[in-house]
Amino acid sequence: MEILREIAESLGQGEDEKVAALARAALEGGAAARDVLERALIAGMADVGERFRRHEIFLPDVLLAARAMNAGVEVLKPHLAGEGVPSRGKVVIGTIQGDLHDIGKNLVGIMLRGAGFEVIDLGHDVSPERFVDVAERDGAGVVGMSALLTTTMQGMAKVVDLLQRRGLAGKVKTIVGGAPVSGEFAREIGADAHGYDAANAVERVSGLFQAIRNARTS
Ligand code: B1M
Repeated sequence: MEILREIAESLGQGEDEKVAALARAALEGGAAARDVLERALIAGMADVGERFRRHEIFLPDVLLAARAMNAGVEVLKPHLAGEGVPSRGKVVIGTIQGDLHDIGKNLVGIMLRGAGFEVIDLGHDVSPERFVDVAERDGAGVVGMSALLTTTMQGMAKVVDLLQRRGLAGKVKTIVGGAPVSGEFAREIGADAHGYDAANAVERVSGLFQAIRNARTS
């Protein structure tokens, strides 16, 4: 679809108002919100990342692209998230300590809320203690961590360890995700699940709550 390509290009140029207007037009023209997200916004951002890696563009350009991405996501939000669904469980999410990338984590939050989960979003640069303190205080069943940097992803292991040391492992399950994070890494650090994108995160979180319910009834 031509308009999806146009959205991706406008995102690459950091044109936030144009991205929002085109996203609205795409929805009005019958495009599915999921397609606009994946084939226009996420595809556009992947291209930005590639050009940044090749030093064709610089950090301020990436920031503008991130702002344009957020403008597009705002338009899609009501179409991605359902309203008024009873809570299926409480999930604490955040981007790991030292890491400021929050676009993917925000998408995971939107999709989880849309699927009926109660989401406590701690934002970015979240310490292991804060993840665990809030999960314990608010009785969350799942802690979801996002990392975009190879230098910060090890922080996820600290959260898993801290849950164990506080005797919460098993009661509070963990899911990890973000571009450099793999299923293999999740297994290595003892996380309960890995989500490769926001929709997959919803499936995995549903599975984790099912496992908690099964453990209670057995
Ligand atoms: Co930065 N950055 N960045 N950046 N940035 C990357 C990650 C990088 C790969 C770019 C590159 O070099 N090609 C590179 C990391 C290299 C590495 O670690 N090996 C990089 C770098 C180096 C940096 C800085 C160090 C640059 C510098 O200062 N010199 C710096 C670090 C700052 C810090 O965090 N301390 C930095 C800064 C920034 C900005 C602030 C400018 C901006 C972030 C703005 C923001 O988030 N508010 C930014 C951006 C935008 C990017 C890229 C271009 C795009 C990231 C993004 O939003 N993708 C990125 C390149 C890339 O990834 N291609 C890059 C779109 C988003 C929807 O995808 O976050 O992967 P993603 O989320 C997906 C899945 O991963 C998954 O679902 C989402 C939806 O499908 N997912 C989960 C994510 N979290 C999940 C959690 C789950 C489950 C699934 O369960 C809980």
